[in-house]
Amino acid sequence: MKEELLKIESETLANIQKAGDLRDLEQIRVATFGKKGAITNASKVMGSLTAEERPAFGQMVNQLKNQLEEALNAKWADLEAKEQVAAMAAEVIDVTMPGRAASMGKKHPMTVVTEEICDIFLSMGYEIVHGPDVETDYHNFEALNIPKNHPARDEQDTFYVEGGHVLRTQTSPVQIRKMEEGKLPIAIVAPGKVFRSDEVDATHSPVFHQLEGLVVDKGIHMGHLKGALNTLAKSLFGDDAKTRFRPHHFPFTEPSAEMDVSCFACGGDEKKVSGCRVCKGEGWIELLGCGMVHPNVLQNCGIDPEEYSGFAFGMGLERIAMQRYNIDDMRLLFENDVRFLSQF
Ligand code: 2NM
Repeated sequence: MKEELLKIESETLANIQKAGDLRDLEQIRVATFGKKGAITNASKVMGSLTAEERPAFGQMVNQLKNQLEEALNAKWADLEAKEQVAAMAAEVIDVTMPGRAASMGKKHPMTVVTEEICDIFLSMGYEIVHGPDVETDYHNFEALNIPKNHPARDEQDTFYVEGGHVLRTQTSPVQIRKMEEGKLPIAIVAPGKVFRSDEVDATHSPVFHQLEGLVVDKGIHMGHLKGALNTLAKSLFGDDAKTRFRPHHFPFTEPSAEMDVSCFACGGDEKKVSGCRVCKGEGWIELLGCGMVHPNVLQNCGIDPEEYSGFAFGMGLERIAMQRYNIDDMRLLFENDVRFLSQF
């Protein structure tokens, strides 16, 4: 029996010494003190001993148990300390490592297009002005020669806010406010968000962006309008860009027109135009609406239409950005998915 205990002692102590980590040590603990462990088995032998043999054997088992427990605890503390030191060493900051590059971010394609068009008008001496997103019915409709029950109110069905206010459907109220200030001459562009009660799809959004312009002075005529807008077209699409004006109707301008620019992909070239996907075989791309400010509008703003005249224009910026960057779904411009935006 005694030899058996000595064997357990020497083997277990050797194993404890050899243990490389806390997991090894835990296995040794179970193999020694667990349900089927060596010490547990040795204790069970007691039952087969005579009454005289029992006390001495019991004492030996107890001593061995204490000795092994002590050795195990000492080794446990030792390994635990070593593991902590190793963990700390692994965590040491290497100050010679190069830093992680910060990603720079870029301008949103809508910002790029808006700034580019604003810059073109700044170079022609225009001022950039802003106004409120929430407007009075008067500034958004009435002053623009769109009285209650005018069909244009349906086309621009908007969001009505408490107190008879509306979310502006165009940036024209900004021009109205500028004219109301009474300082002439005026040459301004107003970029910004506008709102319509539209369902979201690939070409519509209840929030989108417009840029409108207004020039008022003595003797302003359609030639000034064409000069300014031809300059815009050539700056945006290159010196070869041509424009054409088609008669149209807006309540706030008379006469009114829509301006097309020659397709920047096929140039309206007879040989290429029929298969052109950008202009759908038209050779022309609709760019903006424009016209001479209606005398009623000038009058509403306290400007004498006998003395002054003006031209105005307005364009949707999403459509221009979509053409420019070959984007086929407007929603991409609002979702702000970095994987999409980082391509520009
Ligand atoms: C357009 C088309 C034509 C326009 C008119 C005015 C104002 F305030 F002077 F009357 N601002 N903007 C205008 C004219 C807007 O957008 C398609």
